[in-house]
Amino acid sequence: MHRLLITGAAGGVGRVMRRRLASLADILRLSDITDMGDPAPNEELVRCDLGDPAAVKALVEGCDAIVHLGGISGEASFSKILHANLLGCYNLFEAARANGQPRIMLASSLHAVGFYRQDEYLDADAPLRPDGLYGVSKCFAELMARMYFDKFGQETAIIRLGSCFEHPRDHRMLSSWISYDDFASLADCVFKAPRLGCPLIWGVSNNDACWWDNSHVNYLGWRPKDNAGDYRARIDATVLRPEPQSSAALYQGGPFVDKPIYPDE
Ligand code: NAI
Ligand code: 15L
Repeated sequence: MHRLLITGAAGGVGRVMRRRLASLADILRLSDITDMGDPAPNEELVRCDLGDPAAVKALVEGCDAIVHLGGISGEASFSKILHANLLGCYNLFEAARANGQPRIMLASSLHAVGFYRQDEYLDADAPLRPDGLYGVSKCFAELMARMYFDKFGQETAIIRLGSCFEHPRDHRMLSSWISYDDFASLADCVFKAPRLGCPLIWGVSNNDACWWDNSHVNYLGWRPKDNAGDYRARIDATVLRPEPQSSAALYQGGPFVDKPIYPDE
């Protein structure tokens, strides 16, 4: 493809994908509300607030595909989530509609279903059970994707990401971890698939322990290779095992289920 847009390019995942996804397109258009450093020769940097509809429309113009990572990535006050995640998501889908409907890879989160327990095995049809306002904003994003597909044919891969870090950080992440390599190979499958539709894909590596069933998206040919189980001994040795009755041990969303509703400043 000619131009791939990555929002949230200054964030933890975005900074890594800036390098890993470069081979997918001639030009990477990288966007964030904050500084992204200097552009490489194949890069265009655009500072943009996702809550600004005109800026987002201009951002998406000329793009053939979008990896949407930008927004608030944890529990926060409603006003913050409203601006970056709800309005930001609406602005992105409207901008895509106005600009030829580039395919979107959307970063949703396990916190859309964080109130399921860790002994439950979920498929893509499991009812939503968000564990906070952040989780609700990801439910909103997933439903926006679904509605724009049904109404307008906008293709979006809804990636319900587990825990995307260099390596798993605690016992919960032995089930929820997705490696950067597996995220990148998923992007490759999403953008190369002849027909995508609007699938819900669990963003998780090939972990020994797993809560989620991705068999409905076998047609995409994505075969995650990494395994959080390879880190089990290290986690056991370095991270305190959570109390058996704690949220970290009981719920897929872990400690997020205990977070309060943060007041607006
Ligand atoms: P992050 O917080 O490191 O990066 C998000 C980026 O979005 C930041 O650079 C931030 O400046 C930008 N941003 C925030 N508000 C904005 C606004 N109004 N306009 C434009 N940009 C704005 O998050 P991370 O870890 O890189 O995650 C990327 C995406 O994946 C997020 O949408 C997050 O919710 C989702 N996700 C991440 C997981 C993980 O384990 N890293 C797990 C599940 C979901
Ligand atoms: C998320 O949705 C967050 O963006 C990320 O920072 C982690 O907290 C992840 O979920 C998780 O719960 O492991």
